[in-house]
Amino acid sequence: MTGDPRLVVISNRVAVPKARGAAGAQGGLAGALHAALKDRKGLWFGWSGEESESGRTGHIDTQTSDGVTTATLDLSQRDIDEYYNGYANSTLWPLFHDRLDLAEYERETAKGYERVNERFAELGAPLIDAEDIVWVHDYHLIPLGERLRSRGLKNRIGFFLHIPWPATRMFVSLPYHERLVRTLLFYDVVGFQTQEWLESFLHYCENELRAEVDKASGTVTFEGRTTIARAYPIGIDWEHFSKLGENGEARQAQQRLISSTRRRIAMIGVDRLDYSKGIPERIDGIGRFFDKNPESIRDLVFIQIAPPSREDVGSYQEIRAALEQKCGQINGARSEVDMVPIRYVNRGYSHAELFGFFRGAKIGLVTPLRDGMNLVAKEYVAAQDPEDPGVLILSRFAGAAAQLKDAVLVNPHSPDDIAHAIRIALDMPLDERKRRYEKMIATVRDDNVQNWTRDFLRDLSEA
Ligand code: ADQ
Repeated sequence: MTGDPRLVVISNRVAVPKARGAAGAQGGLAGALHAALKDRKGLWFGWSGEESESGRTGHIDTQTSDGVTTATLDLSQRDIDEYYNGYANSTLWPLFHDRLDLAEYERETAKGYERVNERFAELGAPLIDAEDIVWVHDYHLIPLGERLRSRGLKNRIGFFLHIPWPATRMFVSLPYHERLVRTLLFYDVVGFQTQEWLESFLHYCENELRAEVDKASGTVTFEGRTTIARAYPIGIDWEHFSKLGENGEARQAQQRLISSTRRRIAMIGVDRLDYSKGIPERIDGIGRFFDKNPESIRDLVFIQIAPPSREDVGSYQEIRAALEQKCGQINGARSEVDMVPIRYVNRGYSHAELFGFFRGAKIGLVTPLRDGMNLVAKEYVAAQDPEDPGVLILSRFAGAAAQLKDAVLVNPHSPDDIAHAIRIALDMPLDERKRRYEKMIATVRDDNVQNWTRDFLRDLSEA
């Protein structure tokens, strides 16, 4: 990649190699971006995840490791409350995941969001050289491109949205929605996970903003500026992930899972503990399966791995409590002294261990109510044994469903549908499992994170 301009990535959180605090669940973004930055000797700028007043005085921590320089600022408690827990995670996240019932519209948090975006621009702009290309990530930083431009930056600046873009009729419930979208049109390229989210965005631009939308070329022209808007489905780091099978830690994890479940068939779910992931609805589906198939109770075990996230946001405390209650109910009603149908684990694991668990589980349940893409679905497929692959049960409302059409697709709101899908998966003959696996693995391998980065940065360079 020598000769390419330096890449500057800006995202809410930065995965700092030697973080001061214990790292929580980092989500799909971290691994994806590290791969992109590694071979461009890039710079990654964002929040350290720490709370202090030092960011207000302009202090930035930098370190270089593995060819990647990270530059991080701390946020004050007020910034964290208003920008991160507030506007980003209590307004935009629920709204963009179709949860109007959970979306809070508060003037103060909206102001905090703008203030922190302005701080990112103020501290980020001096780190950016004239030749750099700049890639901003996700809903926390939508206005950042416009803020950087107002400081005179002429660089190519792109933006990728990792979560869905809601339908116009939902989006307009956001106060000042037009202001937010106008800031997006200061980027040269705006990327979405799927064609569906892209179309929702274009619909808004055309019908609410009255911008000129050219669907054929994927451009939006507004007030003299043209922005490329396209879908770039994110993938996993295939090179790295597919090799984990040779790793001792992965083998050990697989062995641990198999020996602890004895002859029972393991089903697995792995998600950040988030209401968008449909975990209580999944447990309802499993409960329904046991209601309909009481004879199967000794043959199956469901393992749900869900490390807590965003614990300071009320709706996340509620989902955690609801889930604990549901698992407790089913286990209380259906356990025997020597057998528990649901194992619910509140912690994170390494990718190698997850690989081993995925490989040991004959059914992967990925049933979000809404999800930009969902990398767990792709990781589950990538971890399967080609000679005896497991079955992926996937929500039709995950972005990944547009690509993994050979999964068993379900409506995650329907316990009957989930129960039926489990039946199909259990009964599926080996040749059909292999046929579906081969189609899905080709997509997971080819639409990997390296190609995602390449496609986005190619469009950004040519913009
Ligand atoms: P997330 O909502 O975090 O990401 P996802 O795409 O599934 O969702 O990525 C989660 C990542 O975290 C996966 O790599 C997974 O292995 C890891 N993870 C989950 N649970 C874990 C656990 N218990 N221990 C360790 N690791 C765990 C957001 C969007 C998605 C989009 C991604 C990337 O919400 O729709 O796919 O960004 O763009």
